Amino acid sequence: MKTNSVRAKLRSGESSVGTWLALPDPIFAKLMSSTGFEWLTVELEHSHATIETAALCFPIIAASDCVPLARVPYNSVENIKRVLDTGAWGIVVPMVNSRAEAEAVVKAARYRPQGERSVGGQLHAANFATDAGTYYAKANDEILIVLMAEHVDAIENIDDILSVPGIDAVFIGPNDLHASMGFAPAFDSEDPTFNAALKKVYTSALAHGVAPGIHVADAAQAQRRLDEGWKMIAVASEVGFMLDKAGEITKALGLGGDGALAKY
Ligand code: 3PY
Ligand code: MG
Repeated sequence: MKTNSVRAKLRSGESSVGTWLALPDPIFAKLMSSTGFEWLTVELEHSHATIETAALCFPIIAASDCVPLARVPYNSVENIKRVLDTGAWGIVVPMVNSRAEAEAVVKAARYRPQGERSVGGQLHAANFATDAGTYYAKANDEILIVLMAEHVDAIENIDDILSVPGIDAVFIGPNDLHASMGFAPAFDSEDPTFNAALKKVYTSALAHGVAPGIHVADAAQAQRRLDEGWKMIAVASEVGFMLDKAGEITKALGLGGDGALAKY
């Protein structure tokens, strides 16, 4: 069975950098798999991706020595089960704001005895290049569980959330976090409340042996977060890169437009 290199790195205290796939297309998955990012998160929360397109992307990413993750649309048993059973190597779960919600994620994503994940499917084992029996025996050691902290309630409850056994990483959604504080969405800001929240999550993550992560807009922000000790960094998305470059070119040529659409 293949090893989930991103989970292994995060567990040994190393950092890992990836990006988001917001365009549901296996060809983009193939092309982005060879850009050097260590993992690609197939976006099912804010995109028009379906479980079918996601299931086509996971094996392509896995076969390219990259790690396929999926951001589920919402924290539910069916969402988590379907992306894992169709071959994602890990889940990113948005808006986990309480201990009960964190426990529900672990219950849905880990087989017994750690959880109650339902047993079935073929693509999960195929994507780890193994047989079903081996997958069922070893999946709990390979599946990466990432909870998003992106609401003031999550910040309030962060120690309760991160002390739930079985969580690998906590990932800040800076846009939603700003929004929940009543500010304009942004990847970063000088706001003291936002920065205090990041510090609280980072400290709690280290105390509970969970890797702290955050979504950033560009390479400079990624480097700054790595220097600060954040371990799981997502840089924008493939569509963000495309729009950025298009905006740069049209601006330089005086054609209007500035690529100001969202970066993930
Ligand atoms: C946010 O910034 O809210 C996100 O969800 C980024 O992944
Ligand atoms: Mg968000």
